[in-house]
Amino acid sequence: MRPEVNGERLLRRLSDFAEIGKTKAGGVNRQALSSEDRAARRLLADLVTARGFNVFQDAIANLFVRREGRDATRPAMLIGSHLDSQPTGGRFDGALGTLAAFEVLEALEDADHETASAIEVVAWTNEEGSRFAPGVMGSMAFVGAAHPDDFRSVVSGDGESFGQELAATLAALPEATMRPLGTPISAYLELHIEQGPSLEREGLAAGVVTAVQGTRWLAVTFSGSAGHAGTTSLAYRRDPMVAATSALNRLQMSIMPQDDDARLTVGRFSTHPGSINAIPDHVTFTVDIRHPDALSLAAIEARIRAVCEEAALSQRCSVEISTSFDMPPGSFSKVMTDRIETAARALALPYKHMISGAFHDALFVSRVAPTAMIFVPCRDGVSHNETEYVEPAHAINGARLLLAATLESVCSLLVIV
Ligand code: HGY
Ligand code: MN
Ligand code: MN
Repeated sequence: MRPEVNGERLLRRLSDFAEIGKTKAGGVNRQALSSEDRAARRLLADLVTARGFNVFQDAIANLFVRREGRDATRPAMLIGSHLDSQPTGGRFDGALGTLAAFEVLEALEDADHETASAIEVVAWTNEEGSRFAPGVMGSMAFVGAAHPDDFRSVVSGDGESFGQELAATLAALPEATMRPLGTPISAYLELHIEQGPSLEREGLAAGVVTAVQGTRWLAVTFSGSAGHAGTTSLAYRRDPMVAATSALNRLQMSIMPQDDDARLTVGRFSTHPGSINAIPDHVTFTVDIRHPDALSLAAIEARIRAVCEEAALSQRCSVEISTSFDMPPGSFSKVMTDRIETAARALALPYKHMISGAFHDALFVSRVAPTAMIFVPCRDGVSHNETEYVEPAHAINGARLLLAATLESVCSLLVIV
């Protein structure tokens, strides 16, 4: 019998996981390697074990769920996403792709359908990067673009160390078999919400994601002299706040208005000592920049550096800028996007090709195996917001498309290989 997605079961899973880290506004706060993240991993491990699947972890706590196939010597096909969320995240960002991938395994199991090779579900560690920067640490380590040791000393805003939280997370699933980083895979597919408005606006059911734009994260610190708010006249001030706000104003009035494809976001802003009646001595903010073109991304960073230097000089301050994340733009495999298209046509799901505005683990995974992504619409394109919402039909169609494209890939990749 042909494997079919059980939509009710998927929706139930999504609402069960949405209870973990649930916020008052109906979103989730399940930040990487937090107790909430560990609770979600525990629930997934219990559910998959109950279905007879095996659970693995690697040194950066990427979580793998394996359903055996006919030929155990062949690399498994990998599908999945992430379970960690933004601090005020939505119920579907990452969770949809991870739970739909689990639903694929369950649909195969229900139909007693043997696949030519094993299929594995992955929940990548720390996709978001909001608690511990940078993001996509799990997939970076999986493809050898970084090592867990590179991140152990990273400290979160709540004062926790990545190394300690990683150890606690690994220890929380003692039944998971440890496996080396970078276990070979035959291909990777990730289902994710679009996190943008175009699919909904165009009335489409799916996006065949062909590429992901580039991302860079900068930390900018202006330094001046602390001083008394009441007694220090303008001539005696070296105020980093004036430098920072004038730099930001110039950048926000130029970067995005001059280039439709450019994105510039200041998500964090802090001052030291942060006293109402003291001129600050340090002002620090983060900048998240994005662009589909690598040269344009580099040009935006260069402009940020130049404008900040000028602003610092104008206030007799200094400025330091560090880069904590650099994910170049990249494209996915046409073999895999063709498989998704074939599956979408077979399911009569209207789709279009698109580039992802958000970064994803799939971009790093595409360095080691044929990879592509499937997007489904989310309401008003809203994400990284507690009101994030996906129509049940879109979630179910996304899982159906993931199942069909996975079966397309497992069979055909075996033919090619
Ligand atoms: O920020 C991103 O692009 C991803 O959603 N974490
Ligand atoms: Mn995501
Ligand atoms: Mn996200």
